Amino acid sequence: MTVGQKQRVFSGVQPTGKLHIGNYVGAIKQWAEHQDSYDNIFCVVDLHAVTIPEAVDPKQFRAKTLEVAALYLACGIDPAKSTIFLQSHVAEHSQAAWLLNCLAPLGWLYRMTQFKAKAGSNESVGTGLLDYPVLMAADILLYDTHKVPVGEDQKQHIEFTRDLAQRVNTMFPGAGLVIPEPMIPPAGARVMGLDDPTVKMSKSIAETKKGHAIGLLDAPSDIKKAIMSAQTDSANEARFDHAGPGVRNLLDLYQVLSGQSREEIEAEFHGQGYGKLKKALVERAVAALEPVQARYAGLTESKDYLEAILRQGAERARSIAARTHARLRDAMGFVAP
Ligand code: ATP
Ligand code: LTN
Repeated sequence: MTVGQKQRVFSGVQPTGKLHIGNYVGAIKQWAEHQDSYDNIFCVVDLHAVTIPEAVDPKQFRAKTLEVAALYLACGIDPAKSTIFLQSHVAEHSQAAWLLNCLAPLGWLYRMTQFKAKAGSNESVGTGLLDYPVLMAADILLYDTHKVPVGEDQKQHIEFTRDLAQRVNTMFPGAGLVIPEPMIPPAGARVMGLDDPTVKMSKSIAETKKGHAIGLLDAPSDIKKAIMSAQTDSANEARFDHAGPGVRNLLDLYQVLSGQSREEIEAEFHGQGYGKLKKALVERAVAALEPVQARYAGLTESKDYLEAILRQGAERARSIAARTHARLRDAMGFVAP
């Protein structure tokens, strides 16, 4: 069910580390910008974060989870317009994931590139890592979601969710699952590592590598250091279609943060040496993150407020998820409780 005529949006971020500018421009920025047009549900996907249990330190995990929730608010998600909650607070996610597990072909899961990249040849990874897309499908399908705003790396998982929903609807027509669409931003959907532009900027890499990412809560001096030492090349091609991967990454980031057109950016920086582009990008990044950091600082002083938002969010989320879960159970022939 949606509010009025508005379509539903659902998305989430894992509390696996410090949020970076890729998470912001690829996902959270567009959540905030489209807030008025949709009925929005934003989740901190803490159950997904334990799919690599070696990386979980219970004390830090709790703090990181609340940090991500506070950053949603600091990035402009307004609890009056959007529901914000923690995935583990709504039991239907795990319950629906079990039902979907039984309906998801194993072969589809083996084909997921994120699983292959994260598992490598390690046979002792937890089953949850393989099963990750099924839990993600449960997240999305429980809310009869129309649109899923994510970065490009999640496209395959949304395809999986669509295929699974279609399969469930065919096997159990009463399920009536809504087939969701990905919503991928035209620019900033795949920000690359500043230290290595051949890999996607990622929270987990940033945990151990300084200079890999721009953290949303980084001090201006750290932002400057990371950008000024970003990998570039010896050519002097500050043009979108001719630049090497490092420079292209800086240009793309500049484009999203400045809102300028490619032509304007090329006119400003081509033939100028990369120093000028880097300095201008530092200014844009610091200016974009300043209000986020100011709001975040305010929120750390009102823990009760954040917890109340999450409690109310979970209540609303639960009321929607329970209905869809019941519909799926009923369609499959379970006896009603
Ligand atoms: P991890 O390293 O733990 O996998 P991550 O940095 O890849 O973390 P996620 O929690 O997997 O972040 O992703 C949260 C959201 O941010 C998703 O919508 C994802 O597509 C988006 N996202 C992640 N990294 C980038 C990136 N480098 N550029 C653009 N969007 C990104
Ligand atoms: N897999 C996503 C996080 C995620 C998600 C979701 C995103 C879990 N469930 C539902 C959108 C909708 C990631 O970013 N790594």
